[in-house]
Parts: sequence; C-alpha cells; structure tokens
Amino acid sequence: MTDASYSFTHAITRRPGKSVTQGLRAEDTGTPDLTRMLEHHAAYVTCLKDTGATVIELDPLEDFPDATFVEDTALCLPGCAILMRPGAPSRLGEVDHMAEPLEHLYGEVHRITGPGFIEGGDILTTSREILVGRSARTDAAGVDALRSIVERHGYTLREVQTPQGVLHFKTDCSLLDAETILATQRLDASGCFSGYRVLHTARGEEAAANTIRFNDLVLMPAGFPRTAQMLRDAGYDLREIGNSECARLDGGMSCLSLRFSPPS
Ligand code: CIR
Repeated sequence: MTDASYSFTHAITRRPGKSVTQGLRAEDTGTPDLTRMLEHHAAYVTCLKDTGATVIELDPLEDFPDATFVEDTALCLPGCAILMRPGAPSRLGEVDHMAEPLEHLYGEVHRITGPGFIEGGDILTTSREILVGRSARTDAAGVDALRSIVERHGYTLREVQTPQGVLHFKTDCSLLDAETILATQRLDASGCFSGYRVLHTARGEEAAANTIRFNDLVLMPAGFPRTAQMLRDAGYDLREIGNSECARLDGGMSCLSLRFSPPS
C-alpha cells in the first residue's frame, strides 16, 4: 500500500564539503572525518536510489558548514513546498540555495518570512497531520507562520514539544508507516503520539530514533543492534548506514535529505 507520508518519487541531498568540519554541534566529540562522511553519504544516496526514486544531488556549499543537513531548509508536501527560516543564525542563508531547485520542481514555493524561526528537523509529517516540535530552533511564531500556510492547503498542524536538550523533534522519532512511529521512551512519555502505534528504541540506543521510511526501505544509523533487530522482527526492510561522522554534528538519517513527490 502506498502512502504519501512515506512514498516519494524524489529526494534532494547535498554532498558535504570541507567546511563540514566546522558544523554546529552541542558537544565536541572530535572533528568529523570528511572522507568517511563522504562514504556514508554515498551509501545513503545509493539506498534512496535503490527504491527507484530520483535523487537530486546538490554540490557542497562551503560557506555553510551545515548545508549537507538539507532537511532543515524546507518542508515538501504533495501540494506545496515551504522554505523554512532556521533558528541557527549560521544556517539562515542555506535557504536561498534551496529555493531554485524547489521552484524548478514545484513552480511556486512558499517561504517563512519571520519574525519566527522554524527548522525542518522539528517537523514530522504523518498521513493524518503535521506535528511540529517547539525547540531551541523552532519558536511559536515560526509554528504559526507554517500553520497559516499548510492549513490553506488542507493540512492539520499540531504543535508539540521537542524534549529539553534535544536538538530537533525528529532527533527522537521517525515515521515507520501510516500507523507507526519509532520514538524514544522519553519523547513518547510526553503523550504526543496518542492514537499511533509506537515502537520504542532500545534503552541506550536513543540515537537510533532518527531513521527514515523511504518507499519500501527504512534507513537507520548503523550501530544500534537491538533496535535494528526489533525493526526487522516487526517486518521492516532495514538498511543500516554509517553515521558516525554526522552524529558528531548532531545529524542523522532524516537531516540528509528532503523527500517528496512534486506535482507532475
Ligand atoms: C545543526 O546543528 O544544525 C547541524 N549540525 C545538525 C542538523 C541536523 N538536522 C536535523 O536533525 N534535521
């Protein structure tokens, strides 16, 4: 069965450049190794392509160290695309570079113009609603600005809370199918997934929560064997991708792509 919340014809990615070593991070766990990151990135893109999707691979933007985390710059829905307004000042300028590729595919695109801030990592789109977590990067005005756009396109937006100290809402959760969410216990405990089937990451494997369902595949970061086995047992077709270098910059599977089906 296909569902627009995880069935996509297209993805956009951006290869990391040399400046990625200067990317934002909450904690210093060592400089990311660019060569290894590029290997991981290539494996990620290959998986997306393996599902039959068209992957638009953008060149690095050396002036923007975090630009490989394209998810934060836009929200792409079946009927419209909306450019975000990142709450991290060093990332604001990335958005202009996403305008052209999206305009090419969608025609017109919307844009969050401020005063609020909102990043794509705080947005989880399910088959019934758009969940947006308030966070250090996404504020009330940003959520309201997005709501006024998506409601005009017939979507329901529900504001929720990203846990304290967690970068983005989707750092702690992912959509697995129309009914099912993978989440950390700490996020599920907030009650924000009431009405969904929720699978929990194994204790100590919270960093596995940022996966993506992309067509028939679930892409998850390598190194979380108990969560991986649980997902296999639940029937998902899993691909484990190295994420050691992006993890040093608080990045994971969802951040590395925009996933969508543009109007045909
Ligand atoms: C940042 O702090 O903005 C980047 N170093 C990581 C962004 C991760 N993006 C995401 O989870 N959607």
